[in-house]
Parts: sequence; structure tokens; C-alpha cells
Amino acid sequence: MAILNVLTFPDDRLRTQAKPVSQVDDSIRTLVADMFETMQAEKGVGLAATQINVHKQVIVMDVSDDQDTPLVFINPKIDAQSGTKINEEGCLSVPNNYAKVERAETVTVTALDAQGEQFTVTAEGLLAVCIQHEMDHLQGKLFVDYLSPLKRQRIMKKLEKEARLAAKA
Ligand code: K1U
Ligand code: ZN
Repeated sequence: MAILNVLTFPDDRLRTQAKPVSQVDDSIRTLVADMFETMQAEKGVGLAATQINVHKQVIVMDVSDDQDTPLVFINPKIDAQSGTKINEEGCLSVPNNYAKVERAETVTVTALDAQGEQFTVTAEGLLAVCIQHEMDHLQGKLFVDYLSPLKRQRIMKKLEKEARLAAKA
């Protein structure tokens, strides 16, 4: 297993559209294992393959309190959604920045698991937020895209400055 580098906004590679997985094989299961290790190392509750510069429709997630309920979504599709809710969001690709984003309150998603078996889940709460946030990543979209241009620009300048300082150190 390996901890992989997480791309940081405004890296253009985060804007890449992920392609569907044609076969869930051992290479995908290795990717999934590496993504879980990376997500846990970075103290996140979700991770999309886009964030580690792999442009395949693969998401890992664990929103449980004890981090003992891993979920894998391959080629996810939203079948239904209802309601709206505003939640505070964070992102490993936008470190230390949080903002309120409006999303559907409940979503029903169909995807493949790590064995290639199809499943459908209806989610609400943090799971619903996280599914929508990670599915946005697969489309090259970030939560900052829901903010005003001014707020997005401020976050971008701050992260660019932090990256410059880190490169000098
Ligand atoms: O970078 C990511 O896509 C992971 C992201 C998932 C997410 C969590 C909550 C709302 C939206 C998206 C994170 O893991 S952010 C950091 C985090 O651990 C967290 C943030 C808010 C609530 C719970 C956990
Ligand atoms: Zn994110």
C-alpha cells in the first residue's frame, strides 16, 4: 500500500473529467487500498481518484465515527435526489478552508463496489454530502466553485502563497 500525493487547488489537474472503469480488477483494488491509506493519513472522510491524479471514476469514503465502515463507489450515478440543505464542507485539496455549500439533502446512488458488484444506497447527512462532494471531484468540480468569485480568489491566493513558502523552506 502507499500514501499518495493529494493535488491542491488551483492545480489544473483537479479539473480533469474522470473516465468510467471498464473492469474492476486487481489494479483497481490496489488503487482503492492506496486511496484508503491516503485518506486516513490525511484525516479525511472521503477521497476521489481525481485528487491523487488518477482520472478514473473511483471514490473511497468512511464517514463513521470509528472509521470502521469503508465504502467504495466505482462509476457512481445519482438515481434520485430530494430536498436541499446547507452544510459546512472541507476538502483535502483545499486544505484548512471551509465554507457552506447547498446540496441535495437525500441522494440515491448506484455504483460498483471493489468486487465489481452493483449496489444502491440512499444517503442523507454527512454521507449524502460526501457522496455529492466526491462525485463533483470526478467531474473536475470543487466546493470552491459554489462560492463567490471573490471568496474563491481569496482562497486561491492564500493556498498559492502557502505553496510558495513551502517550496522555499
Ligand atoms: O477532500 C475530500 O474530498 C475529502 C473531504 C470530504 C468531505 C467531508 C465533509 C464535507 C464535504 C466533503 C474531507 O474529508 S474534508 C475533512 C474532514 O475530515 C471533515 C470535514 C467535515 C466534516 C467531517 C470531516
Ligand atoms: Zn474534496
